[in-house]
Amino acid sequence: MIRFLFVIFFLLSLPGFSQPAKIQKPAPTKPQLAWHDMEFYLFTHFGPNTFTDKEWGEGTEAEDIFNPTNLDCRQWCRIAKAAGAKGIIITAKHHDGFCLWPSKYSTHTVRESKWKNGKGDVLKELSRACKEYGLKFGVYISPWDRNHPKYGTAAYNEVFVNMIREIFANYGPIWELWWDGANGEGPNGKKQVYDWDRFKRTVKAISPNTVIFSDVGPQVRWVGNENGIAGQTNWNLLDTVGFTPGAGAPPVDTLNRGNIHGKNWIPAECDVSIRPGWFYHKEEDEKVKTPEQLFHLYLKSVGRGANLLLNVPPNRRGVIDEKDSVALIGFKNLREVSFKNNLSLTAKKEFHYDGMIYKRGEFADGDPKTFQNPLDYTKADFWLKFDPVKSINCVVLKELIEKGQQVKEAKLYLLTGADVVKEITLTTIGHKRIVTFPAVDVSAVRLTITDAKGTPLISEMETYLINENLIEK
Ligand code: FUL
Repeated sequence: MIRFLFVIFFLLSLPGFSQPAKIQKPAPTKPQLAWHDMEFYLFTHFGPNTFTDKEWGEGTEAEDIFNPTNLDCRQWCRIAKAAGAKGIIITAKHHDGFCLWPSKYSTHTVRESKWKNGKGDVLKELSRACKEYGLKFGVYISPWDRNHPKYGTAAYNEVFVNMIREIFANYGPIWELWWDGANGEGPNGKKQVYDWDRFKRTVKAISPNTVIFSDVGPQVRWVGNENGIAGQTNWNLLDTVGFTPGAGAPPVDTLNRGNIHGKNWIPAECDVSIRPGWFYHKEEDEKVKTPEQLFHLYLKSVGRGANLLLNVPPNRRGVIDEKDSVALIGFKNLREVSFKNNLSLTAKKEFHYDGMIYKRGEFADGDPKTFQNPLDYTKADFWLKFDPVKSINCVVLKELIEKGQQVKEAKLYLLTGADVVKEITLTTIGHKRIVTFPAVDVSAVRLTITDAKGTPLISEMETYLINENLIEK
């Protein structure tokens, strides 16, 4: 019995076995945690601008302008699915105020157009198609409305709330709701005092699991640019007191990197278009980003712990153009080929702690749910050993963020024999951190956490050899 108790005591005293981690909050909510796992999804800008070749409509366009000849939301979903995207967010209403659903609260909608004799409803078609294809459905509803007669008066806030209610009631569940902060931009634009608190309360009451995007969340923040690039240092934390979406937002570099001591969990989403514009313009057909360019964006967004919201605008027929779909599939193939062979799985894993070597491999077992708790990180090292040597140019690190984000700085040492041939310093890890470098023949890779807020829980340390042309320059 005594011997049995001794064994139990010994096991419990092993690092990472039972000691509670001292983790600093805030932590993500369940819907936010699920959001992180979405990683990559599509944005769809579609509406009168598709037919007028504008980016910002005036709100005075005749409804008949909107007339896709062959709208096929199932085609969008088929392509999204084949590209490995997990959902679609559509411009239900852009700044021109035109509603892609027959809203009771506007007279500038699909109902007033000739399209399907006024019986068409893009939100209905897309929400159904998303369900059919197992994609999450999200909605961008622009608060700025250049058409609505009540815009610029307090009564407009009521209109906006009613539209939100209508969308949730008829097309839900809505996974992500997207608000930008535009407000009467340009000369002579009417300004609106948005009742953001009311808008947020409305959504929370009817759909508490929906994540709301705006410059400042409350669940997801803008990354501070429209190029799809998150900060190399990227905290999922943000202070929002005194800030609003739009002109009242924090500086863009704060949005890009987050606040290290931020009070709220508000991770960054990188919105970027596959073409120069957000809406489809024929003259941009030759300017669709290549699979390689999309892969680089992936490294700079998902690879820096953010999510990638890639805009793929349907054309005037109402389908995704072949050039875009070819690029998307190429992008998917590059991700698949690059991250197919995780060399860590066959490496020898060692956890070094306070002079001892433990044969523990939770930090590199291919399962992001299992992790290593290094207790006092200043005494800990994570080792992968390769025999024979392996050529690698990419390391993917993951931190268990369920309870919070901890790593401030880490070092990767690439060794050949006893020699450190390369030392890489990185800052935050978060949901995922992809590091690339010119290929090195390694016999070992060592990860050391050099600074952290609380106990960093490392859940994956993957190693790959990807195509040399794809590494981040
Ligand atoms: C911005 C808008 O002004 C652009 O037209 C586009 O919709 C972009 C995604 O958000 O705020």
